Amino acid sequence: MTTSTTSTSKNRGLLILLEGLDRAGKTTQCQMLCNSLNEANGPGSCRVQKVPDRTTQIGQMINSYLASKTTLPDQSIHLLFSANRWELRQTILDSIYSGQTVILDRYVPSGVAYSLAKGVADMPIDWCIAPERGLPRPDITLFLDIEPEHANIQSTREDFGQERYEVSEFQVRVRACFKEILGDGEKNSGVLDMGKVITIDACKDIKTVAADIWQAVQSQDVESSEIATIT
Ligand code: NYM
Ligand code: MG
Repeated sequence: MTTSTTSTSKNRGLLILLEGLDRAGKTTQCQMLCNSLNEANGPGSCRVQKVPDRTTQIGQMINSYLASKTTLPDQSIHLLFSANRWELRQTILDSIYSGQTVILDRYVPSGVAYSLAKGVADMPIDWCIAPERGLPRPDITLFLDIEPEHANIQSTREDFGQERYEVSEFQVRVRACFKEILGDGEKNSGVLDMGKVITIDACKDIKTVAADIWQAVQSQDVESSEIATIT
C-alpha cells in the first residue's frame, strides 16, 4: 500500500464514487475501502458519504417517497435527488480541499440511470443530466457491475424489495441505463462525462472485489489541483 491515494501532490483529497444496482455491495465496499485508506494514510483521512443523504429535510422527503409513503411526479423526485446532491456540494468540497478523501456511495449516475429507466417520455437524458451540471465530478468512478439475478441469489439483505425500484425487472433496465451513461470502461465513452470510469466485476467474492477496487484506486493519478465539475 502506498500513501499516494488520499491526497494529491497539490494536497487535496480524492473524490471516489462507487456506483451500481441495489445490492451490488456498494455500502460494504465503500466501508472496506475507507477502512483501508484510513489504515494507510491515517485515521480521518477518508470518509464515506451516502447519497441520498436521508438526514436532511429533502432527504426525508426522498425517504418517504422510496418507502411509498408519499407520491410525487417523476420530475419532482428526480429534482429532489439532485437538490440533495447540491446540499452536499459544499461539505464535499470542504473535505476535499482540507485534504480528506470522500468516497461517495452513489451519486449523479444513479440519479440519471434510475430516472431514465422509468422511460418517461418528457424526461429524456439531457433533461435528466441538466440539474447535475456544475456539481463536483469524481476523480474516479467505479461501477460495481452485477447481474440483477445474481444480486438476488447473493444478497443476505432481508429488507430488499421494501422500497420503490427494488424490483428485478426495473433493475435490469437500470443496469442498461448505467451502461449507456457510463460507457463500458473507456474514458468518456458514455453519454455522461464522469472522467475515469472503471467497471468492477462485483459478482466475485467480497474480498476479491475489495482487492480489485483497491488496485483501481491505487492506479488513480490526480491530474489537477482543482476538482472538475460535471458538464
Ligand atoms: N436513487 C438514488 C435514485 O433514484 N436517484 C438518485 O439520485 C439516487 C442517489 O434511490 N434504489 C435510488 C437508488 C436506490 C434508492 O439508494 C436509494 P440507497 O443506496 O438504497 O440508499
Ligand atoms: Mg437500496
